[in-house]
Amino acid sequence: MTKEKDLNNVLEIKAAEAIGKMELLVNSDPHRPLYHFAPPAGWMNDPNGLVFYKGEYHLFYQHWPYGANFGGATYWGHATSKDLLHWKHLPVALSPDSLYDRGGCYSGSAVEHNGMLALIYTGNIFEDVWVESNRKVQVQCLATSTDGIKFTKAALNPVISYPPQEGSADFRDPKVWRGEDCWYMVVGSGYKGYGKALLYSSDDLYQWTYLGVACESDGSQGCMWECPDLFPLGDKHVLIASPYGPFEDAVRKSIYILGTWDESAHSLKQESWEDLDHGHDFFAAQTYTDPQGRRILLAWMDMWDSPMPSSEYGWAGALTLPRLIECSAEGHLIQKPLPELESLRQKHYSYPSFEVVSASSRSWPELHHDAMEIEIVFDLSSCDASQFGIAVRCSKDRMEQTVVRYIVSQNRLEVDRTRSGQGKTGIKGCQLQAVENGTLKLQLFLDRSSLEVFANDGRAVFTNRIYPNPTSTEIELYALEGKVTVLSMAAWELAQELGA
Ligand code: DQQ
Repeated sequence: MTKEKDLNNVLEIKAAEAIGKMELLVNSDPHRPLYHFAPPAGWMNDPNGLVFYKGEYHLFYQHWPYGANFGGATYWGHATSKDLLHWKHLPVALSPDSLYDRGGCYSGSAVEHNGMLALIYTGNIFEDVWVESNRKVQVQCLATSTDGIKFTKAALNPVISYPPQEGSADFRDPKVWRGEDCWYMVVGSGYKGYGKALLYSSDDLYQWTYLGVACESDGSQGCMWECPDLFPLGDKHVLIASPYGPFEDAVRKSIYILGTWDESAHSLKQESWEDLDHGHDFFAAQTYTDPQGRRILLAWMDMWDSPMPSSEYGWAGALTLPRLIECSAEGHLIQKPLPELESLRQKHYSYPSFEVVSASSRSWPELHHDAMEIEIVFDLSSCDASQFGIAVRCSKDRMEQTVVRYIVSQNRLEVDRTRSGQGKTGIKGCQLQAVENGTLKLQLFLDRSSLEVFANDGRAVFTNRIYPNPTSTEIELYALEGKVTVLSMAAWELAQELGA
């Protein structure tokens, strides 16, 4: 009988061989990101185990090494970085080699404990769980490492073998953090149509005590909460979750709930909630605090059941840019591009104030790169246009373009992918007022197959994958039925040597 350790090594070797065979094909894909994290080959979905350990940022992720599809019995892919921008790929950290995780080493988190790196993850016992099956069994498991590379699963696994009565067989995605005098964990679940975040505590990461339901859907926030994350923000607390339906505008989405934490009741008193990201391709977000105490978020920059044109090149899935999570003066959650990203800026273009008048759209032939940051400040106080915006990744005939538009009468900001190229199309948007000085500020991050838009310094963010023709690199500003003043516009070509 092969010892478990040997089996783990066998699967690790098989995974490495499979990835090695696909890397040439992967790197020939014109849609391969230049400065976003993506797997070396194969499939990735959720980021897991974000942690700073022994001087490095660790990133783990849901991974299927044998093809660009969700293979079911997921592994934990692994990479490390000194700066959250340049990543080094490592061998898979967890393989589905045990009875309690043979259907997948599902999502989870990581903490440092007594000098060890501890991964807490969901063991999915039956692989066919994603096809309707009443054989769904999910348990919580522990694996530890002293070098941050080779992980050993706890002999006592699973450390939590069944959900509480308030939960259900959907019982996954533990997020662990250190409290005042013990460890806490939220686990995603759902019961009778109400998504929930279940709370546990522990002194040693092995023995867990159930404390109750930390937060649950008000009936409109989804029936199952995946990838929950609970943390303080200013004098409030935030619960992030990736619920699934039903919602009128999406099957799945990511939300954040802002409220007051009731320590005695171990629960979050909801005060407000909204979508965490207004784009289509943002899911399974996870945060962690870095050595400077900053709260940093990463999310899977894709979405279940979306077409993934990169699959023909042997890979699928990427992560968003790392974002700083902060609290605005009005008490909203805001998300800003990590300041370190400015180190990617290379050639700089800067334009003083100008007007964009309808029927005379202006183009920028010098701005034709597939890895760019663009910052524009519009002055709404003097705007008489019905709508205005920027079209990016335009083909010469404008048949292909992705539009970021502001509809003035509705105070609505939208990203329109109906003509973005391959992949999922559609328009998604949100209400957004001009800031107090009457301006609307947009920061766009273009990579070869993605567009992230940060509006009004992170009050609203839109994340989308787009798969334009590589030659569609033109940019155009436009206004309809009137004019709008651009107070300033700047652009930077971004470093091309990134990614992993
Ligand atoms: N993906 C993981 C689950 C999680 C889901 C499996 C969210 O643990 O609930 O790959 O995308």
